[in-house]
Amino acid sequence: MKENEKAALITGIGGQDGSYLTELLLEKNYTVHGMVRRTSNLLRSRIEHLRRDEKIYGQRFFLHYGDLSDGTTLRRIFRNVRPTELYHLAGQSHVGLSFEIPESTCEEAGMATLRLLEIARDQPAPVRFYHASSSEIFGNATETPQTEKTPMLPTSPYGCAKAFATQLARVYRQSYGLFVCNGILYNHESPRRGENFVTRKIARGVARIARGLDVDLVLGNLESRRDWGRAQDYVRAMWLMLQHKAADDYIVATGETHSVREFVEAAFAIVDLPWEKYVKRDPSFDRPTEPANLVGCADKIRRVLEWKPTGTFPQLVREMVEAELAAIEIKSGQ
Ligand code: G4F
Repeated sequence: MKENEKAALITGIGGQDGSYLTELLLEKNYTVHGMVRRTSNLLRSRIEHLRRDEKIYGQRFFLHYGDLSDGTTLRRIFRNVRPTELYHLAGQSHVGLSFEIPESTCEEAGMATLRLLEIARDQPAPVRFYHASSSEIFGNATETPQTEKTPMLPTSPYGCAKAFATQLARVYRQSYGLFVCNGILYNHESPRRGENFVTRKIARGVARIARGLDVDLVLGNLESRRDWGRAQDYVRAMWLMLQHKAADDYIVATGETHSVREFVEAAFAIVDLPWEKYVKRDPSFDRPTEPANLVGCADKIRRVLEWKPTGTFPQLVREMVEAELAAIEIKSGQ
């Protein structure tokens, strides 16, 4: 198949990963279809620049109303779009929140994936299916770093739902020969990260304090450690998985961990302010349980797909803080 005949369908297109993936696929000459939920606010900030581009929107980029719980509409979208590649990224993805809304989290992260696997299985022409799995499936991991073979031991409702969906994807691959890949992604960040995830919350808070718009930054557990990479690199990994001759599962990670405290220190250093003066601790942001030691071994994807992460931890922190400072400047100039 020629590259320009490729049609991708993306669930969760309005999120951080969906927006970077859309840009990547458009660059590669795909036709990109995104599924969006109906909301009262028509503005979808991360993809608005593409929606306003008349050369792209309605030509090679389309949005369709749909909902992960609505199987009839999902099937109709498939029939109209006839995707050659499906990137399933949608669903409630905040781990802390999954303790408060476990049923809807499991419905979206678990059952909806099963629904899509069933639809993909029924398609007349083969569809390559990317499932956004997560390091949260490992939870209290039995080994460090984790590999594709590490047993799943999730510690949150979100992790349980992702473990269910990850294993189902494997079952559909083995049982029906479906081309489905689990991307087991560790935390990946960017200026487009949602504001309630810790890196964006810190970057935004630091910029607002530096410009006199806030007086403090209230956080949960500063000692938590994560393997943080760049979202732009991680969407490239998703695409690479679906271009390979065989479907498989891959860990996508940097192999390096840092604490929330280290992120805070690096972010405040950029604006030359003492973090201890501004950071307040609020245990209400703590989770009932935290994964033990999540750090990924990405040897397999490095070897098989020749993927590697770019940039360093300090560069990531700087990119995020500078983006927030620039956003404040643009707003104040309006
Ligand atoms: O930024 P976080 O909310 O990300 P978390 O829980 O690691 O999950 C993210 O990465 C997973 C792996 O890729 C994804 F599966 C998942 O969908 C999501 O994208 O929290 C990171 C750490 C946690 O240990 C949390 O307890 O930061 C700690 N933290 C400390 N203070 C905070 C805060 N987290 C948030 N969200 N807000 C705080 O104020």
